[in-house]
Amino acid sequence: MDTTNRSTADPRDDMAARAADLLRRNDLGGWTKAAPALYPHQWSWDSAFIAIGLARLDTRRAARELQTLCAAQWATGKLPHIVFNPEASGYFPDAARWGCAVSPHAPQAPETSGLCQPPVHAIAARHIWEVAQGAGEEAVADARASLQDLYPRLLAWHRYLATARDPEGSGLVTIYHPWESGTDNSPRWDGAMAAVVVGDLPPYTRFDLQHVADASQRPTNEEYDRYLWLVEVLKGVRYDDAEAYKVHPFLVKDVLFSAILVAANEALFEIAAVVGALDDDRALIDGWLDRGRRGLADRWDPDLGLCLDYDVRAAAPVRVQTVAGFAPLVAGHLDADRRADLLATWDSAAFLGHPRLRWPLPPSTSPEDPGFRPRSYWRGPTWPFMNWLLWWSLVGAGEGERAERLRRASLDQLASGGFAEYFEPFTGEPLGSLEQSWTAAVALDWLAADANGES
Ligand code: 9WN
Repeated sequence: MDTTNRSTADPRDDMAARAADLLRRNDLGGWTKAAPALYPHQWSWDSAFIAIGLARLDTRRAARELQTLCAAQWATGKLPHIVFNPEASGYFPDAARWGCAVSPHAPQAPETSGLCQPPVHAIAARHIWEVAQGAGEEAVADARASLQDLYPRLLAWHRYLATARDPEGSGLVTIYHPWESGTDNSPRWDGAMAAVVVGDLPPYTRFDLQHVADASQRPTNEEYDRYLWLVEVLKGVRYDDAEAYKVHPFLVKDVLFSAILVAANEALFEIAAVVGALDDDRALIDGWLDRGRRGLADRWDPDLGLCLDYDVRAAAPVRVQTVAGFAPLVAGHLDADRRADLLATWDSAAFLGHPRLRWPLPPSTSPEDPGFRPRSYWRGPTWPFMNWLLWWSLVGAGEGERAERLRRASLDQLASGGFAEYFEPFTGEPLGSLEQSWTAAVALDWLAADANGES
């Protein structure tokens, strides 16, 4: 980072200390709550990003974050999207509403949700291993032991996604709920959700609205009814994947989820070498990699210059312009044409070239998309952890300059607005939870990558 011309009051000066402090405050032992009040439990992909940041503080603690999550793995291999903290209340739907005991595959303890989230975990595990290399012999030995422990869990997780969630063998993962994408109310899901007919929904109270200043930043009540109805349908089939495939009203091939799985399979392939896994495992992972890349290539839309989700129920691609469309960048190994097309979209007025952006950071939904709403959650705001994923992908693609611009703009955003969950893209206003763990975690990684000359 260029430190010339910076005043002594520059909030970046103590950013690493503030980020570490936030993670300490949200730390409940072997795991970190996603946010102090709004999200008082362990969330799956939050944990992976949190582990990436924690690795810069303590590689053992970082590995433990993943191990705690994996202790809640279902017998199918699924890593649940929420692991409930029995001490916390005030989040809905709670463990009772999920009722996962209806499934013979759910763990008896701890209690979990019945969904999953994008598989960033193997990427985090490899990152911990890499950071440990510079942290002394003991850290390396501990990291190796953690990988030995995590590897079979991660393999089972990826196997679940490649089979139960892709019975077609398309290379693309099917999600059952917008919450599985992690981009809950993105316009990506509007078409498929409009076709969901809400049945006899047991009454409920939303707690999320008590923790944000303005309800319009969160999904609407109509969206929540549909979210809750999908939970009832899945509970009705005892969270059985084969049954869900027959009756569930929301089945979508999620390209961002699928691209993260490709990148995670690359990481798992390397972890397999570290732990001395069987050749058969490595051949299996290699097969998943091929299939995933082909699946993403099939979903390319040349007009929008983005990769599009596919609605299985409607048998149609989802034509919206969101940050998920950069999925091939996340999956990596782009050919020259696809790279040029994607970067043209990246630089265009649809994304980073939009003239009204406060910082050149990708809005979750393009301001040119009819579904764009600058203050509403995944309909426009920019999300720091997503920007980390894209930065990491750009570094991997050898796009060093674009990556560095993204990192610097992100640090400026966090210096101005703190470790917020998401930001209004035009004004830069911090929104949602203001002490979001994964935001602090990615700040730590960005700062450390700079100090080590990694970016
Ligand atoms: C539902 C915890 C999670 C993130 C998701 C984000 C949001 C939950 C919610 O918060 O989702 O899982 O209640 O809105 O969309 O990506 O993992 O930070």
